[in-house]
Amino acid sequence: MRTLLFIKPDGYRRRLIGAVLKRVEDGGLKIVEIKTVRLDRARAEEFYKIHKDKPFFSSLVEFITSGPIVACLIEGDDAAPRLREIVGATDPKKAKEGTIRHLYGTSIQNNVVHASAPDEDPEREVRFFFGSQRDR
Ligand code: 3AN
Repeated sequence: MRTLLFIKPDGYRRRLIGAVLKRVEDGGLKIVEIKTVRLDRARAEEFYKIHKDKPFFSSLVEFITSGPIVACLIEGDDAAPRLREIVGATDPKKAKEGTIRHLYGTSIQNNVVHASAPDEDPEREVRFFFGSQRDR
């Protein structure tokens, strides 16, 4: 199956791209495609629309549009749940030792990476960044 990872602006600014991708590959997943993009406000609001009524929504959109992000198309058996294991819980303080967010996250918002939730249509998130083409 396919799923989406992106390195958020905090990870990009802190030069954590290599460290993050190494953990994904060492976790047995395949990085099929990578692209650096900057979301504008409209795209960010569309991507995070399920959170539009949450108190942190405007701050989240501000943060995610504050700099480049590195979107990665990830493949593997059970890729979405396995990637979430590698990434760890939303709050870095609660994330398991050795996970990306435990190692590098600095707050519940600035948690270095996004990984599609297995029950929230990872394929939609893959298409959001990579369309539906499969030319690899
Ligand atoms: P996850 O990314 O672990 O699936 P979600 O989908 O609940 O977490 O939240 C999306 C993003 O919104 C998180 N990655 C984080 O950056 C931000 N966020 C979530 N909860 C909070 C919160 N309580 N305060 C600030 N930002 C939050």
